[in-house]
Amino acid sequence: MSEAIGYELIGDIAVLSAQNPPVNALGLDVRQGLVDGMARAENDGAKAVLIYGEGRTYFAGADIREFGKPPTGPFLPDVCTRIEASPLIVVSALHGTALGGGLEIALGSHYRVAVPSARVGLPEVLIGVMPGAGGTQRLPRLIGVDASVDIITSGRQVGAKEALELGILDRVEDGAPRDIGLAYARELIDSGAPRRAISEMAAPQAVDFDALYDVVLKKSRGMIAPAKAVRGVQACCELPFDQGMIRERELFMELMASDQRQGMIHAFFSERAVGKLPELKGVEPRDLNAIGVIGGGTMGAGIATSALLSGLSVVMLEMSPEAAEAAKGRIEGNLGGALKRGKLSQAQFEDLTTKALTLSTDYSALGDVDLVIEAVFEDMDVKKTVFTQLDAVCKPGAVLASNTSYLDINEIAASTNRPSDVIGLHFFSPAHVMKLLEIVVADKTAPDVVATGFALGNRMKKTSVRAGVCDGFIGNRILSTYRTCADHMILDGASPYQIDKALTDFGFAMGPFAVADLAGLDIGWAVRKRKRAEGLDPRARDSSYADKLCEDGNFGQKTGKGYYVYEAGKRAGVSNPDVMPLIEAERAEQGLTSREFADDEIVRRYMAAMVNEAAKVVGEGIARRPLDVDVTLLYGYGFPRYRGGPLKWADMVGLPELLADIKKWAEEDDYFWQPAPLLEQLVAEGRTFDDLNKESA
Ligand code: T1G
Repeated sequence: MSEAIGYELIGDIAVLSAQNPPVNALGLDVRQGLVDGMARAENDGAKAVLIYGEGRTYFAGADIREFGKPPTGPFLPDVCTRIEASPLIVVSALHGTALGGGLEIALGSHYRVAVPSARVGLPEVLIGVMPGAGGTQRLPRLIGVDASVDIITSGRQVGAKEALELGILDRVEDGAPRDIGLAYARELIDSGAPRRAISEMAAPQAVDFDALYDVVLKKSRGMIAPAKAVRGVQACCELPFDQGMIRERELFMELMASDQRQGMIHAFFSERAVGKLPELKGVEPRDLNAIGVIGGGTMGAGIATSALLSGLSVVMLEMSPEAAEAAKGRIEGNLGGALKRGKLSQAQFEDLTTKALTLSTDYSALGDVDLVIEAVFEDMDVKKTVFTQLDAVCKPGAVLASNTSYLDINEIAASTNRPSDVIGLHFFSPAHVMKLLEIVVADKTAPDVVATGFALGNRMKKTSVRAGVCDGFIGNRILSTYRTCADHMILDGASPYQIDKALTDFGFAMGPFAVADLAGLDIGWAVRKRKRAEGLDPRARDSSYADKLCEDGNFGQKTGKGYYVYEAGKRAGVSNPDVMPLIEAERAEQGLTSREFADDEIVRRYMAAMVNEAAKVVGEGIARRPLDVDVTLLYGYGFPRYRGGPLKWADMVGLPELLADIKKWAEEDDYFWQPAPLLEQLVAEGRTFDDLNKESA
């Protein structure tokens, strides 16, 4: 028998224990072990079989690392059917997260008991597939179509209490899974309980599956797996069990072959890899119990809120008592959201805003904190003044961090006598909501300071990405390039509204012009003014129509007008009729001839600009690996998860084709379209960005 499944005979109960850490994934050895274990139990004359997981969880699903590799039997659907077909009573005892194939094994069992903290689910759609081992055939028989479709198409995890109410579980008991499982099996044997095969239960009443398919497809915003899974549940209602299993497998294999599956599994493993940096191996972070935040504006208040919610105490420093009270008001507003959603009790709210949060206007109040995050006005002189003060008051070993979104961290660090304690912690607005955190490592930043940045990110449940120092770090630097590409297409004939539509159809949560309205057009205006003041390369194409929009006080959502016009309380706007005349005037002024742009060309240019700049960011080492860029764009810039990120998308589209496009467009503008050396190198060597990810693993 394989090592992955332990076997014991306790009286007349055979016990199969999963021993495949960290999450008892149902890899080949586990599957073989289960099949062998069932046969052995039957040969040993057992009356019942108990299946449970050692370690932190029951089976958390199929082994995703096997996806895309040549499949090897026994296959999971057959393992579930083998368990169900046994003449013995089979009990599964669940703890941790019984997900995907794990729940399918439990549904193949005849009885299910769980500990109160257990969670169950079929989250396959979150990695671009669907249940493929009977989940769409057994779950609806057990709990009906509506509840099954909800669980399968949302991929959500269901708590033990709800799972019991739904009928997924038969029992919820306190105790170790092994013990509650043995007790339940004992009771079932002694009470003469029958085998209970879900596949032998009646199929549930069918519904209008075409209508349901359309509803789910629309709700899935470009993802195809949830709607396909509805067809699986339809087969459960319309076909005999065995044929339903075959239909489920067909649908499952279609999704396995899809780009979306590749994209979403790349995202799954990449978001887990970004925190694993070779240079941090064995590096202990510094203590982290109390932090200081300087500047209580939107960003500072969001950062303080995230820190308070992660159990840290916060000293909020502002220039005046009024400003400090205003900062507290913003924090209370942010926490109020968690209170309303029941994520926080009134008592916890009180504790956080009175005991854990301290307001001050005196730098000396930061004397004992472990880490300080500065979130003041984006001006280098202001930053240096703040860091000089911090250098004077903070205790030795305190980490000094800046939330700047583009300024030079090396220059800020040089304004102190402890540059090795200085780091960039670039949060995204709203900081208590957005998961992305760019950890910007300056030339002299000490490894344990970097480790402390990642520890803070984990504590705040952020997805933290290491970035080097350059203008805009990883995300904003790449944004500035693909945004410039969009501006060029505007000058050449496209409209902001066509561009936004083409990119939301491609899968982005919002198009670049709607995003600009959300962030505030005054930010882009300030950046254009700064870059012009620093001196633009004469070959760079510039446009000023957006400046005119700002000069008239139109900053987007916050002023009710920008590229779009927003009715009060409405997030989506209608196109602003003043914009196109400004653009046409600009074209005339620059003597430009407009032309038609197909949506496909808009997407290819926009994505090529993004990929090309991303390749420069990786090539220069600003991002350690291509997956760091993918995770940054996924978590901070609304990149569609089912495409995996810009560099995963590029690999799937084909780097040679992308490079050819860039070289073609360089004939019309060789200043903007300068192919990234890394992209040219990968194409020349016939390699991909994923090869780089693998080499750096
Ligand atoms: N396969 C392989 N590795 C897995 C894995 C899996 N299913 N789940 C987790 N890991 C690894 C993960 O990469 C990490 O590795 C470590 O375990 C800890 O995970 C036919 C086809 C279970 C809730 O989609 O949602 O069944 O980084 O850091 O935050 O129908 O992992 O340490 O090297 O995430 O405590 C369906 C996916 C599969 C569940 C734990 N199952 N996993 O979260 O730890 S498809 C899933 C999770 C399927 C059948 C189909 C979470 C978790 P490393 P972690 P965590």
